[in-house]
Amino acid sequence: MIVRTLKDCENSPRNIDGGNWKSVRMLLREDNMGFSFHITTIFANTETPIWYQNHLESVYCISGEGEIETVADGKVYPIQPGTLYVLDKHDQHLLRGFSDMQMACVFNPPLIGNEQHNQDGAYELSAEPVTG
Ligand code: 9YT
Repeated sequence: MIVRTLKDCENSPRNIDGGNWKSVRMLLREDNMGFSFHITTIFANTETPIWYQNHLESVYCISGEGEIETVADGKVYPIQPGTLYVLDKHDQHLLRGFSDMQMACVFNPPLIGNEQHNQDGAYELSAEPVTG
């Protein structure tokens, strides 16, 4: 059994600074669950282009307000506490935070540890593992 706290993970290499966001990756590939689980904060007044070509992601909004726009069709979906969005088609999107948004994120395949968005807004499959 694995038990961790957000606070413990924040004070470890699992705490990643992404510029427009920070992410505490509480479960990683090395934990052998088949997915990774992150508590991500999207910062207020930011727009982040994202296109996870190598991963599927589900994102649940715990707090804050924002919106997501799918690039293919220009549709805009509001995000508020209780909203779940699921990138089941590797959807290219723009993520906007109107206030700081705390999000619970699940990735399949699991992230390894220190991934940062590349210029397409994707994560490569060749990141370096982190421990702790
Ligand atoms: C919602 C989203 O994908 N934000 C970017 C960071 C990502 N959740 C991560 O790396 O944890």
